[in-house]
Amino acid sequence: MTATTFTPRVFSGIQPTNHLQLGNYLGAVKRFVEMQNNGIETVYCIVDLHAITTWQDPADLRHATRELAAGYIASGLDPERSILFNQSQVPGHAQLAWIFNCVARVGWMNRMTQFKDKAGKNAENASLGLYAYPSLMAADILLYKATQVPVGEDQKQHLELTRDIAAKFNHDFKVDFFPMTEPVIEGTATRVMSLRDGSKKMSKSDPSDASRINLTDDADTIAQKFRKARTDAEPLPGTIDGLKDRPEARNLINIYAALAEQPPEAVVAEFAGKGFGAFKPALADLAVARLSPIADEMARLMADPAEIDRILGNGAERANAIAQPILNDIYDIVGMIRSRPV
Ligand code: AQP
Repeated sequence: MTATTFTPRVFSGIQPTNHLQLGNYLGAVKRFVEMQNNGIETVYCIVDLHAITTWQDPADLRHATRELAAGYIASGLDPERSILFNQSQVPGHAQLAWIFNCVARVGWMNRMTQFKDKAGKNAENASLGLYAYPSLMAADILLYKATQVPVGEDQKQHLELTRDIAAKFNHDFKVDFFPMTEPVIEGTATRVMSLRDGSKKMSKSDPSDASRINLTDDADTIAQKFRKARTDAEPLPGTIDGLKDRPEARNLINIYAALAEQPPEAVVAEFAGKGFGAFKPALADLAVARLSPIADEMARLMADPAEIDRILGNGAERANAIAQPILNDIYDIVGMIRSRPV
């Protein structure tokens, strides 16, 4: 039997919780835009069904969904060239997630480190949705038979689970239906760390706002957050090796490199021997130069929420046109009768 060839297709998504932070931008959105420009079909989602795995105020959720759409577009995502939509407008995501809940094993879910991190000590009280989150994520990806998924490093385990689900489905139903999706985890900013703790990733939901740069922060706030970022007292080294046991310094160098689109080696060479007193203002200036135009454009787009909703609705129509025939095939494979006139 010859292996099926799958049409290349990129899918990824971000949760509309709080504000987009620098890690989301460098690890995800900026790379979504680069992939959009590579000539492959790109499908980008605002995963509002994932967001509600922890409590969201409905008005805040609507606002965060529109703000994330504005963030995507302001960063260069073109809703004509890419498909941009919010997940809940395409019902196939939730429908396929149920099927995958019946394919995935409880033991697989028990190994997911993100659930342990997010549920914390109070796992008994976490929502069932938070526990099943990776199954919905697999559905997001495989509903489009996506072959590539650009993500930050923290999502690697969920991508491995997606492949496990695809392989088990293919095996159980004796089909070669789902592709083995490849995670695309590339660049110098695959894991941007907190500005307050070099051992923790930067996150939208960290209780400390000083731990992250939000895309909505103004220039003064950005400069102040970098000035206060935790570092050691040593000057910057002359080589990358010199950053080995200095997680905070390494993080700031990697952020600079990603924003400047330079290899970290070049940044280290430029600032070798300099103290943070010189490096932090240069980093803040670079961040403001790169991020302020995005923040300004986001504010402009947010002034017209009806237009954002129109873009999302249009994207959902296009996404559904890809998803529905795939979902129909899945229902046929699984043995569901589809006799309702359409
Ligand atoms: N610190 C990071 N460095 C690099 N990439 C990151 N991503 C998140 N944080 C970093 C990438 O951003 C994409 C969207 O993430 P998400 O919103 O779906 O959930 P998350 O990974 O849990 O991101 P946050 O910011 O930590 O959100 P909250 O706090 O709401 O859970 C993913 O590709 C992720 O890898």
